[in-house]
Amino acid sequence: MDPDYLPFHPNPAQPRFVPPAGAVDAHCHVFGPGDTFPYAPERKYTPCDAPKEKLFALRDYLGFARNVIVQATCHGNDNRALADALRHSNGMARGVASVARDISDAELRELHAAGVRGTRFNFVKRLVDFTPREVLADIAQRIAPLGWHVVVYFEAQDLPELWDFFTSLPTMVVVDHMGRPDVGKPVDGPEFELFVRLLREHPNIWSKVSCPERLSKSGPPNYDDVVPFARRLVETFPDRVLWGTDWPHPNMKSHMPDDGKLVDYLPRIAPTAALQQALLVDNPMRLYWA
Ligand code: 0GY
Repeated sequence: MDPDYLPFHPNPAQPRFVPPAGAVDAHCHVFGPGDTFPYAPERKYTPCDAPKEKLFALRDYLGFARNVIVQATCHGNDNRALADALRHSNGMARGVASVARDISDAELRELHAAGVRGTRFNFVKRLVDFTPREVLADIAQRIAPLGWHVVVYFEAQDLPELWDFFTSLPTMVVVDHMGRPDVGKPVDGPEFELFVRLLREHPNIWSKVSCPERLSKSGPPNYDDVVPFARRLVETFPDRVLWGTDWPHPNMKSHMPDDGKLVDYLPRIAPTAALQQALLVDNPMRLYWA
């Protein structure tokens, strides 16, 4: 089955920015390989195979120590590729799974033993079919006793409708990619202010400041228009932000980012050593390795 989008960058640049010791790439994926870990029949796209060996090699090349591997929709609720990668990471990877309401306690315990520490709810309409809120609320109740958190992925225009659900969740909540703001709008305009208010009023909600390549309209290699949004979150909520490469960048059709250049973007959104240490080491270690 051919992939629906571009292959990941074959030879990223060596980053100039050196991440602090112990840095965590807190949003990345493993895909397949499809003949070992088949893609979900209900998937909305077919990815390029992106096996664990390539992810771990990229981690080392970019100067990172650990990964948080996030289950993507192309694998549905089948977390076997994710669990396999975690088990082969020598404890250097944790995971965020996607689970169904009827998952057994034994299966949850097995995922926890492999290194899973969260579950992901995806609200991006091009990626998933609709799941009723009460099903998601039940899943959140099931995973809360394990100390897991919920990762949510949505687009900014849907935040008003999702607000009550997010703020009722009983766990920590981590928002993917800053809630996908429209970066053509002002960083202090009503849309992004609503997102900032979500974090300000709810200390259990964190944000990933990742994916300039998905959000930018000005484009590579600098993604200048995304910088003010990410930097605002890093400076306002320094102890509740995470960053990840998003390798292998599913569904990127306009261009495929150079992962080395993405690492060089980091000091622009986290300009001091203290902010870099929090973003790349202390925050992910607290959430995933405590
Ligand atoms: C990402 C973003 C995307 C895909 C998924 O689960 C997924 O399939 O999250 C996207 O297409 O924007 O974070 O990987």
